[in-house]
Amino acid sequence: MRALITGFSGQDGQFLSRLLLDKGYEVDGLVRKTIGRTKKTLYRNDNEAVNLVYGNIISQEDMERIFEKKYDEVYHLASQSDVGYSFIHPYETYRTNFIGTFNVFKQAFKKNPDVKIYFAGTSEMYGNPLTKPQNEVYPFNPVSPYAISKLGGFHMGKMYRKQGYFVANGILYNHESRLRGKNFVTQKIVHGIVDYLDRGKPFEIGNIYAKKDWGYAEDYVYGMYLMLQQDMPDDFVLATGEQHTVKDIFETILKYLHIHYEINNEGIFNEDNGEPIAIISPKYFRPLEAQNYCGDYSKAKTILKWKPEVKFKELIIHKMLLPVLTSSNIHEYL
Ligand code: G4F
Repeated sequence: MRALITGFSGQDGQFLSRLLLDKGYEVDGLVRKTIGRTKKTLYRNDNEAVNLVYGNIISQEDMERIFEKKYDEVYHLASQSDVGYSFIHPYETYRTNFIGTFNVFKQAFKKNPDVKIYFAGTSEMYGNPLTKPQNEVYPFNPVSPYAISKLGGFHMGKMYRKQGYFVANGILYNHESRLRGKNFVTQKIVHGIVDYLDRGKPFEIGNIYAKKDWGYAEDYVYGMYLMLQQDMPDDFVLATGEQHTVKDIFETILKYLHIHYEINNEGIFNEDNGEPIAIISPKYFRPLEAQNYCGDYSKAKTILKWKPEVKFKELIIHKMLLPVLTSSNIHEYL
């Protein structure tokens, strides 16, 4: 089997490439020429078996060239995935996430009408759901350029599906790991607290009351793979079914490290010495906040036999904090 992963250098691309290589796939990883991060991945040995192909999904010419090769499966993960950034750069977000997705679908199906494509949809498409949990038929009501661009790609996938092509749409809730970019809140808090312990320097944070459903990225890429092993394409929610706030991330880490803390409207403080650990700053608030996420993954459980293996505390402590702590000099708290 031959697969292409667009967005190979991101967290999901890294985990997915390892999974596919383990399963004996020939894997091509699409990267933009400008990205240098690939060399620094944790799975360097595995990645050496991935064939890097260079191109940008916003270029029709690049996509025509990439899809001269025939793929059995395409995992379309490439996107401008930072929700906050999408408010500042909406045009770039729409172009990458909508036009880029169109270029991928068009050229992939032109070369091989039987190719199976995974499209990375997101819980952000729900906007601010009033009730929980949300499933595949819950109404979409996006509130950011990112979510609007993703909902466009999601419906484009459904349109191709109605014409007989195979597009599986994932509706993935937040999924994290030590490979997550530090612009996302879980990694920001993990690294921010470790830096605070190291150098006593506080960091800035936004809305600590935002509620999301956080799972482990490696579990979720397995769900993507399962979606493409089905005979018929469909939409699937991947989530944990648990809801936690950003504040819960702080509390989970600080309790684990036995640091006494106080949280108020100004920030998170070390109770023993009064020092700020993190300061709440309007800079990190979004013009519109999408929250109250909690996914119902029962369809994936029934049809794909998928379930999240890693829950919130294990994710934050074992999959994210400990790998950073053990590679830093701070051992006294463990
Ligand atoms: O970590 P985040 O930036 O992730 P967000 O916006 O939920 O989006 C991620 O998950 C989505 C669902 O899978 C993906 F579609 C998307 O591509 C991306 O992977 O923010 C999480 C929450 C937000 O409510 C945000 O307002 O944390 C809140 N937050 C509070 N302070 C912060 C901060 N987020 C960031 N990035 N930085 C802060 O200082």
